[in-house]
Amino acid sequence: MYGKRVKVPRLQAWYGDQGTDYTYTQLTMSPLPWTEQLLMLKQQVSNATGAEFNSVLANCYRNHQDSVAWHSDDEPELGETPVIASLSLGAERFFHLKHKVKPITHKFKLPSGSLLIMKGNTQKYWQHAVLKSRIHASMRINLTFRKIIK
Ligand SMILES: O=C(O)CCC(=O)C(=O)O
Ligand SMILES: [Mn+2]
Repeated sequence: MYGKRVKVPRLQAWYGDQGTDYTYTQLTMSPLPWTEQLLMLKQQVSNATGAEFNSVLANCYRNHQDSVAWHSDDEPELGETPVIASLSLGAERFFHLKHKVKPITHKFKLPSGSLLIMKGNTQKYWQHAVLKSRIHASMRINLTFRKIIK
């Protein structure tokens, strides 16, 4: 996933404007057309962040065993310093960050309704993950709004 071989045991769907294809591990995802609800959320997220988005990766973590492994969202399609706005809905999960060079890690909960913004050099210097948990978690939906520029 995202240009690297990482395990993604979760359900995911790619929505966006026409032409916002997204390639990872030699797989190109063509966008599904926007739904009314996703377009409304995109507008609200744009208002809150002052950034423009033309696509969203919708992720469903069915329970605590679904996860996304360590990665950076650093595909060329997103440009050098992408703004990624990540809206969490449903079960709380931990979001993990680790620096690529320095021994620095961060871990914090993403409550339902929270909006996490990754921008600047975040993808260049940091990796992030939502790891499997031993503690039971019910379903969580995560919408990561992105801007495909190439
Ligand atoms: O579920 C999350 O909070 C993060 C998802 C993520 O990093 C991704 O889809 O690239
Ligand atoms: Mn990511």
